[in-house]
Amino acid sequence: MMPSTPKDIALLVFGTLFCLAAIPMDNSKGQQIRPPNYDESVVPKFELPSVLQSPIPLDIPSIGNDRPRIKTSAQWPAHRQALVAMLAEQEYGFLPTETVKVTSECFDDADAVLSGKTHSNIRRRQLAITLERNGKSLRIDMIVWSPRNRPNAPCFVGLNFRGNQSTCDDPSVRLTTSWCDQRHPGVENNRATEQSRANQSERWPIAEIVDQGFAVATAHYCDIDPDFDDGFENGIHGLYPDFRCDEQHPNRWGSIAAWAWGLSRMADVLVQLDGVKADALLVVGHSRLGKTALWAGATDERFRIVISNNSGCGGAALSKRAYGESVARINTSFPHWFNRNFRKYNDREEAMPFDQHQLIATIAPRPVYISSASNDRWADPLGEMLSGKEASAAYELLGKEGFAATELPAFNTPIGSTSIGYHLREGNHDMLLYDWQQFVAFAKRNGL
Ligand code: GTR
Repeated sequence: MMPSTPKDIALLVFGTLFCLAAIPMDNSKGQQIRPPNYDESVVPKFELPSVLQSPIPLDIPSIGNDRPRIKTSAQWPAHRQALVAMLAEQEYGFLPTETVKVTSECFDDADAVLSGKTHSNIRRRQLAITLERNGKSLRIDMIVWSPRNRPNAPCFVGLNFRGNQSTCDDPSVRLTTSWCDQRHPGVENNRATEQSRANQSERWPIAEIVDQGFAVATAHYCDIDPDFDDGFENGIHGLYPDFRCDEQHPNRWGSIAAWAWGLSRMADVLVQLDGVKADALLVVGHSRLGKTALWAGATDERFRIVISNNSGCGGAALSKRAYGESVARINTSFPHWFNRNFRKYNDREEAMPFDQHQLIATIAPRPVYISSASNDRWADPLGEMLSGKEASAAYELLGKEGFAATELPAFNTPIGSTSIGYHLREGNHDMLLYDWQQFVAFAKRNGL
């Protein structure tokens, strides 16, 4: 069947790009990268450091596995900080400690219009958040939908891929003026056009979420840092020319860390916003933005619940399983996502003295939810789930229930505890109503 609608054509183009990711490729040095493995029987044997074991010291990367374990919950806060610092050093990059001035202005406050219908029970606000440092500034457009009948609503906070206008058909939503990926429908000369409205609305079932008593806040991730490799000149990195990740500073922030930091700036505004319950922010994200949600949860404890959807390599998936996307592939396709130190592990996952279960553990004792999709082998659903299981020891030390499963559950059957939840949705790499329904249910089980 020939693709006929713009959506079919877009699916075909992305499907092709996705398949291309599976053929052998070279890294920047012309060395061939290992082809992706999809055979469970050749997943190498690997050992993971316990999440209670003190992480590799930052300055002695060659140290072995013989590191002391913490034994009491009183030791957890310092241990957690050490895990975050280790992951910053090895993978995501440190955030600048010098802050920016954050101001916001609400330029729109009205009833939401969704699927062509005005919802008098849903309040829509659009805020321009301005970040300023040393005479330079950056604008993030945040849109917030909140239930009028719940004045103090818990709030999902997540970034979107294509601009706020892509999340719904509401003509009042400001078109993003930030860089957009040319391959997406409704983009001309890297700018969004009117045709881009609602083209990812299936990822943002706003009315259904708000009907359950939750607010939703989102912003375009490219407002924070355009998603291409420009040597960290643009976006928020442009406000910190003195804190750039480069050859001399291989442990500074890459783009995932920048996006996560941007979520924290959104939180700065949300904790002050009427209608939003300041201590009930749930950070959520899909794919690269699921990796981002996890790092935001690790670096900012104001996020009370952390949700990663189909986050894969560099997100929830264990790298050492060597299944689906590998460290070498992600670092080659997206050299700006992580810091430079992470490249040391290109096709050397067995040499990694850490893994993604330690990232999940940094969220403890706060609840974490991991979701996968059955056709999303690139993201390694089992590896995503197992890092939740491996993080359990931290939750148990803190008196919370962990996660026991070692095999994937049946499709569309959420499992786990109120602390660590998981589901495997039947279908493709995406974040859909079914996923959101499970996030809401998990939040409610946690009293929100
Ligand atoms: C893919 C990448 C994945 C995932 C995905 C996305 O190309 O390999 O790690 O992040 O992009 O964000 O859509």
